[in-house]
Amino acid sequence: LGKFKGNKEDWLDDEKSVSGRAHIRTPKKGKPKVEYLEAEKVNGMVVEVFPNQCVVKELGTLRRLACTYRKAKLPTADIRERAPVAVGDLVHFEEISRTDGVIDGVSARTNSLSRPAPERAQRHVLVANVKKLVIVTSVANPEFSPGLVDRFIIAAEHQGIGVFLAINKADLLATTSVAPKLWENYSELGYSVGLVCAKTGDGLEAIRQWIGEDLTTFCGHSGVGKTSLLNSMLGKQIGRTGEVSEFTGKGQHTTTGAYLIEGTNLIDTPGVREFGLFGIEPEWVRDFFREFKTRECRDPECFHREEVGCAVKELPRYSSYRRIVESILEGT
Ligand SMILES: Nc1nc2c(ncn2[C@@H]2O[C@H](COP(=O)(O)OP(=O)(O)OP(=O)(O)O)[C@@H](O)[C@H]2O)c(=O)[nH]1
Ligand SMILES: [Mg+2]
Ligand SMILES: [Zn+2]
Repeated sequence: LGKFKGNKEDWLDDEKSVSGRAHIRTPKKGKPKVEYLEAEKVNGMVVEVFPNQCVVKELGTLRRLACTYRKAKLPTADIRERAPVAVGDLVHFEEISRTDGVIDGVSARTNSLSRPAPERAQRHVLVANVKKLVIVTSVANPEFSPGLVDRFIIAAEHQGIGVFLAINKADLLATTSVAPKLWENYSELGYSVGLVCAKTGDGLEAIRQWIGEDLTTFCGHSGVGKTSLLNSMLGKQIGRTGEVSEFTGKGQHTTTGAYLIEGTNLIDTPGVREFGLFGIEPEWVRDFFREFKTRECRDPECFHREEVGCAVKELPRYSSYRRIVESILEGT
């Protein structure tokens, strides 16, 4: 791989940045609109993103190149993003050497998993163009978090991404008393749920089967065992923490972004503390709580908040629903 020229500045720092709530880009005067790349011109996929540069895997080979961007040739997203590309983006790169290139075209995304960006960028695209998402949680340590699970389910279903709920650290059930087992509700609702154990390998075959050949990302809280599961599934250490980065040579490379594991269709992501929903209107949220449809509220248009005669309030996921709706309404 080529010499990596990443630095600590954000790609967007050379532009006047806007802080605050959703900023929709207004096209600059006189700037011609750049089209998305046509499918037949794609020659690579972004597999990791750093400030100012990314790593692209050539399609049909295993070659990886460190690439910069020819920004004038890249379509301007309508919403400000952290970087010009995300892991999973299909691109055209112009080769500079065997190990270096410049991206001069990006395909329109079929989907993305995005959240509001904490910094000056407005949207953080975790990954693009994935078929499937494995939401990783754990039996305990850290404890199962319905809020995060429901948000990931909503974001994925809204984008047409299939979801598997992996409940890791099953071995802890023998030593820790966990009640109620909140994940059981999800299998009752018809979601694909697997109790798994990275330590023993239990349940991993079910995930493997479910994934097949599709581009799949693993997401969840920090410490639930995403990397451990992937290591165990692949039978090798792909873990990155503490490794010296071959790209930056800068000592510790704690994963700050998603990356495609070499030779696989699997994307590991760093743990998120929280996952806010991006581009989801409060009125849409109820549609993702499939069990609500089995109940009849007095008002058929019920928003399931303070209405009299609301019939979903007894359901197990109701409090999660309320928290999600209220947080969207409050803009947090
Ligand atoms: N008991 C038990 N511990 C596990 C299991 N899987 C992972 N762990 C432990 O959980 C901790 C976190 O594992 P990681 O794989 O680094 O978790 P992660 O989700 O990748 O964390 P981030 O990269 O920070 O998001 C480690 O100490 C693992 O040894 C398991 O099946 N059982
Ligand atoms: Mg990890
Ligand atoms: Zn209701």
